[in-house]
Amino acid sequence: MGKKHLTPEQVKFYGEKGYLMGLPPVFTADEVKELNLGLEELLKLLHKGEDSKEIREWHETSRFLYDICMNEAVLDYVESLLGPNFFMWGSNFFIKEPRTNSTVGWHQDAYYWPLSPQDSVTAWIAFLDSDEENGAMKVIPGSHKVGILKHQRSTATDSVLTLECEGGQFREDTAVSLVLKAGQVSLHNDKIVHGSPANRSDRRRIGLTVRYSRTEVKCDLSVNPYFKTYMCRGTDMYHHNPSGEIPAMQFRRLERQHVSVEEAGYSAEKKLWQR
Ligand SMILES: O=C(O)CCC(=O)C(=O)O
Repeated sequence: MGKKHLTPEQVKFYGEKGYLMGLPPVFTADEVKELNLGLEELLKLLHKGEDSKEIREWHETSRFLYDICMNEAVLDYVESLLGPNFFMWGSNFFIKEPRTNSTVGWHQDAYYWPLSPQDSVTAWIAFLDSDEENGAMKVIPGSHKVGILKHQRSTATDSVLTLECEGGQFREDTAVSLVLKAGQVSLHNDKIVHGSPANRSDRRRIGLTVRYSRTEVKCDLSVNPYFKTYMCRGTDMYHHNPSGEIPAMQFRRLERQHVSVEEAGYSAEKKLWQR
């Protein structure tokens, strides 16, 4: 057992509420500096017209990101929630520049992902302090227990996502902000309703989300043929999904179209509902 395993109380809290914060930092102040310097290298690889949202699944090509996703302390936390056999399969940045309007609309990650069973954990790694002023992520505690809610296209909002929960299905006034210091990590369940407001401060807000699932989780490759897994702990007795290769280069971009239910469109959404 690694030294950063969660306590039984923390595991219980996560089961009941669907999220966890207030954990001891995973990265030291010096490591946080390295994280932010590395991010600058990744940003240099964006093509003209692209923004940081494009840095998605680049752990497949950048050893810098792969190593963050495979950080032993983060894996210890995740192991406490998922058990001994799990893989990592996704990563992307949510960056909000100072005094900008973009938000993340209320949504459930599980709605977007063609995975079954639905029980993935996201680690939200704070590269900089994240608080109510600069648009910290918010969750609706316990909402992971109500099943998958109806989503609609986010046409009338500043959300960076294209789908968001239809109104009236949960109580926004129960939302909790996941306030983190740089180097800390929060954890959330794939069915918890979450989102984030605009950054009204003079500070940037930077989070890297990393997605982990148990080995029994299977991706529908007809929706996302690029899905690749990286074993974190234990063994994979199911062999449901293709595995990725550990990247050789420290900083290299991924050249491909992304595909999830969101990009695959209506037929993929319908298929998800039929599962
Ligand atoms: O960083 C945020 O504000 C939102 C993150 C998010 O939506 C996610 O982890 O799926």
